[in-house]
Amino acid sequence: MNNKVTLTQFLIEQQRGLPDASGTFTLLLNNIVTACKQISHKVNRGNLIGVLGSAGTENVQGEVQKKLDIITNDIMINALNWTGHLAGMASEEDDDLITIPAQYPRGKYLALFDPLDGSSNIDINLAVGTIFSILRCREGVEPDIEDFLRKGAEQVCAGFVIYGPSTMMVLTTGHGVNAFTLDQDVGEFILTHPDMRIPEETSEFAINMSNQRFWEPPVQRYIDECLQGVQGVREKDFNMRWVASFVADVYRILTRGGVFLYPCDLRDPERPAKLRIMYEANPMAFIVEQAGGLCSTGREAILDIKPTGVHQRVPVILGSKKEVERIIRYHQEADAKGTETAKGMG
Ligand code: AFP
Repeated sequence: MNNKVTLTQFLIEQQRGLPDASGTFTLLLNNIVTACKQISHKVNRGNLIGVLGSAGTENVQGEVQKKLDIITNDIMINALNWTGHLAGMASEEDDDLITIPAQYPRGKYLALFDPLDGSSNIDINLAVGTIFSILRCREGVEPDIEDFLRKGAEQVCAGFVIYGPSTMMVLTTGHGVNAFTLDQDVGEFILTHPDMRIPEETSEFAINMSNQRFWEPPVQRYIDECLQGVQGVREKDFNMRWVASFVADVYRILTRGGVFLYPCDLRDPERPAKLRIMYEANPMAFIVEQAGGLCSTGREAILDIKPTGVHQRVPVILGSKKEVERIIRYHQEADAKGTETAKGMG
């Protein structure tokens, strides 16, 4: 490992640049790293250790849980609840906030996570991941829901681990985005992708086309124009990708650009979007924007939304800056037209 920067070394060097840092945050991240290494091992062993398949239960979102959803959630909680660095946690798999057991000290951070994103892909051996977000918390108190419901712009750190052909961790603390590859032989994450930048323009989009009939007009317009290729207003051909695993789709955008849309969906007014703001959209928005991209619902910046619930869902449009700006403009034009029509009728 000569001359190779490990994630631990990277974090400690970052910490040295902050004269007031106590080291707590570095230790917390190290605990998350340990949990993700354990998850990587379980995912990699798969059916050899009998962890694939359904658990026969549902989570708070009414989604059928996989065995690995429950196993990975337990790994995250057990790796973090005793450390003294956290005041509380929230997970996609837990309806309620997760409290720190009474015997352990309380820390000054909150951790929110999706322990196994894309878990419907696990049985077909496609990439899955862990997404996490760290917020600062009032000290010396038992955190309540308001301590958690903070704008994405207030995140101290966000990251995700992708369990693919390689296990990789992508991380931001608000000073750019770096990615680390797990060297399985020595058990260390090594800095392999320093200062990731998303190209501003793209000719690749990612969306679940089977939902097309439920999209709003601005999204219909954008995708129509992409599909028209060189013959249309964009005057170029587009390529489409959809892994149905947020970590894999975002990682692709970080490495070669593109745009990802899980837009507002008109089929069910009770559930106008799919992705969860606090442990999916916010951490990914922080990472994407730190890499020079943009993230929006189409009408507002994801990072500026004040959440109303830990499991709140939000439309997500993210990726190459100029493309996301174009989609935002299409929303503005459609909304302005709607207002004009409403005025005309009034
Ligand atoms: P699962 O974790 O239930 O597989 O959901 C994955 C996810 O939240 C996200 O990772 C994908 O981008 C998105 O859902 C895929 O949704 P569709 O299955 O509707 O395409």
